[in-house]
Amino acid sequence: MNSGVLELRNKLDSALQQAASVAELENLKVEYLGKKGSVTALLKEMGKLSPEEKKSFGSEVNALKDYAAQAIADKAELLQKLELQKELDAVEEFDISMPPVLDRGSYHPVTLVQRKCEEVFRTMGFTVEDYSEIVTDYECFESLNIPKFHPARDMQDTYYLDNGQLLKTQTSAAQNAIYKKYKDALINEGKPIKAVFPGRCFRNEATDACHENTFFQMEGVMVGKDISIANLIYSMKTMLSEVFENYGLKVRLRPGFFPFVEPGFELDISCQICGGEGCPSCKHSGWLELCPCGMIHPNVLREGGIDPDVYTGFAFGLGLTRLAMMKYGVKDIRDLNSGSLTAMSQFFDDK
Ligand code: FA5
Repeated sequence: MNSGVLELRNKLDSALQQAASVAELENLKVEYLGKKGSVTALLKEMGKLSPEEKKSFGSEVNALKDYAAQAIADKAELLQKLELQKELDAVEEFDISMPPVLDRGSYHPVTLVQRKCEEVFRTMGFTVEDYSEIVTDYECFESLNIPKFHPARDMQDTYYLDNGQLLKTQTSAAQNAIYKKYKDALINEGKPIKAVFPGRCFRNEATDACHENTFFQMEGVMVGKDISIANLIYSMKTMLSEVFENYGLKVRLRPGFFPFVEPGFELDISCQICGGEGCPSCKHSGWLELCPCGMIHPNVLREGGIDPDVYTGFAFGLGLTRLAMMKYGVKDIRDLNSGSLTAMSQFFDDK
């Protein structure tokens, strides 16, 4: 055998013996068989040899090439087996007689509260409507008496799509469509409009213990002849008492401004986390702003095809996520969107 071929083969054998990982073998492959590798370099010696020597040298180099490829592959297989065995040895022994641990899930607290509210409103004759999360500027603002450049828009910055649509900031965005859907039955058959529409809302704002950029609301409207603030207060009190199973629950109404209601109110409930003493969840006021509401503005009814001189109505926008916080004692609203099983597992049915 040519001395150069023999020397390279011996060098490869000892390198293979020392190689301890698949990664090292990859390097060896490049070092010996790569385009600039040692075996390829040997071929450059050919020019110095006689025609007879060239023939035997060429076949010896080819044989070395095959040998190197096979030897590297064999060693790689061996190392892979050893690495797998090492991993298996590290796995703790598995006891098949152990009872299974079944991690059962549950509905999210917001879903539970939403379903409870839907159930209560259904018993009061309301229909439950679904509405999209992506809406137009008209649906979210203009149809609600909030023209372009109205300062009320500043409080509800949101995420805009390239096509001009936006992620809805409030479930009120469905009001106009609901009025148009049911106005004929109201006008022709005298059927009052009674609907709730829960949905996810989005606002481009900083988060804290009681604000998220993604949260749930439930809108409700009732429109008919002689609908008054008394109907509004009765509906809200009935719903909240049922949700909290607390018929002595304290609520308060404060004047509130929303361009789509007149008069408008803020309905607060006493903080169910601190019992009204004051805590971070209620910004130390003892009250949590839960449900703005009011009598639907004539412009909004008119835009929905309903004559405000004949019909009146109330609307409310319940903060469902905040309601879930109150009901389940969640101190930080961000836990509800965290996807953390540790935070949420306390609400699982079997806990
Ligand atoms: C509105 O969104 C009005 N559309 C409500 C309304 C409907 C008024 C019909 C009158 C008639 P507001 O921005 O205050 O109003 O939000 C309503 C409720 O949603 C709040 O009381 C609060 O409970 C909840 N909410 C608002 N912003 C957030 C937020 N960033 N994170 C969590 N909950 C929020």
